[in-house]
Amino acid sequence: MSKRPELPPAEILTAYALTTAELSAIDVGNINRTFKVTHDGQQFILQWLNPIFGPEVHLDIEAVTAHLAAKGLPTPRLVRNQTGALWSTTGSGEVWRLLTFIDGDILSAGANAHQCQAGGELLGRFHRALCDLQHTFANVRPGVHDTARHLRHLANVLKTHTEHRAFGDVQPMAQAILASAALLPPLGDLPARVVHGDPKLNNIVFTARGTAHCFIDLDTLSVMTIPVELGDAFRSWCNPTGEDQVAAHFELELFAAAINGYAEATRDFVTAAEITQIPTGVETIALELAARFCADALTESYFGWNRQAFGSASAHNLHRARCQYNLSQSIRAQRAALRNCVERAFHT
Ligand code: GN1
Ligand code: MG
Repeated sequence: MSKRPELPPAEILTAYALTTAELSAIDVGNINRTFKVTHDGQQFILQWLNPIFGPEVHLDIEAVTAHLAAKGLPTPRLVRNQTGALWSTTGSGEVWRLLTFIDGDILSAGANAHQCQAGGELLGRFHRALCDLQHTFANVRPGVHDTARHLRHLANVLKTHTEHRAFGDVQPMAQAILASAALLPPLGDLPARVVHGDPKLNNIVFTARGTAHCFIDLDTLSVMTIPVELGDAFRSWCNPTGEDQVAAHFELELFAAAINGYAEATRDFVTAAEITQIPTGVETIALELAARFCADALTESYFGWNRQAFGSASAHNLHRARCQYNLSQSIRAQRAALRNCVERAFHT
């Protein structure tokens, strides 16, 4: 885990002519560090970029958001610094960027069926709008949803971190995840599409009326398959308790709403092979995230964590692993029902 800065340094505020701005920290997101900035009656988002992303990610964000905006989709846009650059680097190498602020509600959990349907439509419109984008991504994170790679990593840290103080607690969880993952059906070869890459619930801005307005948190924009992208969305939106409750379960009614919304916007371009694999995508990504959290319970090197609620990064990540694992088991128990929802939504 790179040290997440407490405050933006003075040189960053100078770079954006924000030295007299009002700042408040926004405690959402496990990776970057986010501030709301108010200056001359205007609001912005100022963010420290976690070094897991190269600064060239801003070239991707600029290309994708320009394309979305040209098609009339609302989206945050990068605000250039005083020298006209898309991002700013401090003397010590920290990367920061400024974005336009999108007003609305961010939900951490508990989306209702209406919001899930609206989220599905938004994700569908987002994918549709990017179908014709011609862009070579500058920031590539190979294997980011290579589930087999995440599982190998977990198996590996179980061997290398036997001395970790929490090893005795983490090992049984890891073994349950690995055993369950061995029963995952393969996703097969599917078309690569331009996607958001992290469409979890708190990366959507909703309006007061429950309309899904736009996606935020665009560092993960990339080329991926639809079932992986939807798996990441639905494992989040359809778990009413959120990522920090062991009572995690997958709510079919929310899934039906979300997939109906998605189908509405995409029925004419997603292929039968992609549609068929959506339920497996959901189960796979829930279990993959369980594996990622579980490995981090031993390496304590990646996810930010809640210092108020937990004594260590290890404790929080073990807890998160258990929650996602429980969610994955709930998805598995409802495989056939998920398939029915998908078939009904796409009229297959
Ligand atoms: C991270 O940054 P944030 O909180 O939106 C993570 C996602 C996980 C998610 C789990 C780049 O997303 O992959 O699904 O936490 N982002 C990255 O909450 O690893
Ligand atoms: Mg986020």
